[in-house]
Amino acid sequence: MQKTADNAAMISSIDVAKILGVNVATIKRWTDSGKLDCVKTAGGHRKFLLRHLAAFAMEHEKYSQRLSLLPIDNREDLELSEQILHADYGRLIPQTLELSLNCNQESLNTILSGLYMIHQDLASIYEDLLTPVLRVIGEKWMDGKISVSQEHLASQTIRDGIVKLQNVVVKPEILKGKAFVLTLSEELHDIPAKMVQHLLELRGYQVLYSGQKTPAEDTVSVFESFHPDRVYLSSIYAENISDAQSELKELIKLCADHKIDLYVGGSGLDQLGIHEDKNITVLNSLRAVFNS
Ligand code: B12
Repeated sequence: MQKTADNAAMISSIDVAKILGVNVATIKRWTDSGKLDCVKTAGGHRKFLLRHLAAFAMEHEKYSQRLSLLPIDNREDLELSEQILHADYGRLIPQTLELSLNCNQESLNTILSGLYMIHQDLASIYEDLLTPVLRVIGEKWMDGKISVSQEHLASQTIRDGIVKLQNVVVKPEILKGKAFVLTLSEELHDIPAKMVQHLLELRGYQVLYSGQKTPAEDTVSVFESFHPDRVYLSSIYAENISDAQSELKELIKLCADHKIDLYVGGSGLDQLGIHEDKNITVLNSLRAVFNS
């Protein structure tokens, strides 16, 4: 149990008891015995972070099924809780779309952390929930149904939700290796790369994530200081195809020279005309990151 300053953003014992469906005395007993981790404030109160609950839910299946994640004050909250607990993606996709278009960060975070806590695997949350939502956002923008600003706000809300979820995800203690995740130098789409980063961290990789607009020629400095075993490139859209192709060629060469495995994925690969060769592994989905 760590000590910390009082922090209103953390969850109280009373709320944790409600969430797990037990009484406060049980929460006290579990924290005293080390079954449930927490932090203690300067005032001596037990406080919890979502990652404490996530770790507990991962170890105790019975409670993860009973998580009551939202204060059930009204019918909509109750419905959302049920959709989360049943991982009902058919209904969660339109809900998540609406929440992101309304920039409702808090409820979006609740959905993502809730799904993770009921043992939905991270690749499925990203691939089966957030990817379809992002694609619909793209279609709405194309059809002129939402403005550019609305599209930016909605996709940033999702991106922030992904970043927040990262604090909840329980990573293995044993380091499996080092990975470097990037996009090419004209690429602004970095959400899938962020997803790849998290999936790798979940597998036990230490990840350096350089995100948007990383010039391939610069990666050599990262190779020499960080010594990654593997590099993951996400390509969604190339503004200038021949520039992107030469940059990719350079990255392939640099990886080969440094004996680093290169994995590539993304809907923009077709544009680049990539075909599998011995120096590059094409991954067709986020799930494939787990077996790479
Ligand atoms: C959000 C968004 C933006 C945001 C990006 C914010 C950010 N921080 O990422 C902003 C507003 C910046 C943006 C800008 C632009 N965008 Co945009 N954008 C999108 C949107 C709505 C979502 C992108 C996204 O994250 N998708 C979710 C990912 C997870 O799905 P995915 O890309 O299909 O990837 C799948 C796989 O390929 C895999 N994957 C992806 N990468 C990797 C990597 C590895 C290693 C692995 C294993 C797997 C993997 O994961 C996914 C699930 O399977 C899409 C719509 C769409 N259909 O996706 C348009 C979209 C990609 N954008 C588009 C366009 C045209 C643009 C602009 C040119 C617009 C403009 N005129 O300025 C600029 C491009 C700027 C640039 N140079 O990059 C087009 C691209 C069309 C094309 N391919 O020709 C799209 C498809 C919209 C559309 N319907 O036309 N965009």
